[in-house]
Amino acid sequence: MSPLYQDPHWPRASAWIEGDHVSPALGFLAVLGAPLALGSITPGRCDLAPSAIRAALQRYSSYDVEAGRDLRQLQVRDLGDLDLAALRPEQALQPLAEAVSSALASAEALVLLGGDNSVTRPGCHGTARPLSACGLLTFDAHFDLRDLGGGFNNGNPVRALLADGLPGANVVQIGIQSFVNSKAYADVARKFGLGLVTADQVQTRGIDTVVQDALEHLGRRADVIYVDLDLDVLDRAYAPATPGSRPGGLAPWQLRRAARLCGLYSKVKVIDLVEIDPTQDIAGATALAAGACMLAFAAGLHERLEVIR
Ligand SMILES: [Mn+2]
Repeated sequence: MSPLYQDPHWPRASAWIEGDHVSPALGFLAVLGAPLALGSITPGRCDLAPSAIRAALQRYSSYDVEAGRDLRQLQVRDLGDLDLAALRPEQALQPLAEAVSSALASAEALVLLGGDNSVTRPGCHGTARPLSACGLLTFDAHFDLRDLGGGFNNGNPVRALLADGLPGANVVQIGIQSFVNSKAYADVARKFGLGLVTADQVQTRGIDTVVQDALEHLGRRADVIYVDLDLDVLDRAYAPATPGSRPGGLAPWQLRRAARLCGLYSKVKVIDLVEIDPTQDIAGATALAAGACMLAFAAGLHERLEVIR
């Protein structure tokens, strides 16, 4: 790769996550890589995603034109990547949950870079104790409610959390798509009382409305909210590196908007970005989409902290 053009008047988002910030900072945003991918339903290299997302930030600046804010007023604590690549999801439960919990002890919020979607179960455990104090908002084409009999994997983190004691009413899933889920698991979703918003309903009702409604519903029930952003909720044109994306998914501008609203909402403590296999990406599209969501979440958090101040 040719060296990046350096312009002192164009600070990069990559420098921001490496520590470049304006003092005094409004608050702290933690970043943690969780390259957990062993046991994926579709074997791939989601373990490479944390570095791919960080690299994508070289191609963004830290300036939010939309809100007229510079993200460098937030200080990032990048905690690096946990050594999870050789672990199965059940082996990663304790170390990952502990790392999330300790990251949150000294930051207003955490961006968790997966990994496949199996990071969501440990992530929720690290966010709230007891688990019933947690709200879970997923952006995902899938229910992630597969049976637990074959062990924990990226197809069943939500099912595992329900089994662990997360009340079904504490879960809202946005972006669910037809013909990539089955009746058996739709029945599980209904039995547990999960809130469901299909991708088509997002188009009809608008992303702002469905996200606000979901956050308010979860906020009434839970002390803290964990956001699971599976990039396969995007249309496949925008997320070729996710094995599960299909035509008909959400657009990047909708997901970016959703991430911003999540960052803004006071009870949201964690957002994970999962299911990216960089070896399957095209022109970096998926990693760039994930990077945009991370920055939009940070922009929302920036506004949240400014208002509190
Ligand atoms: Mn998923």
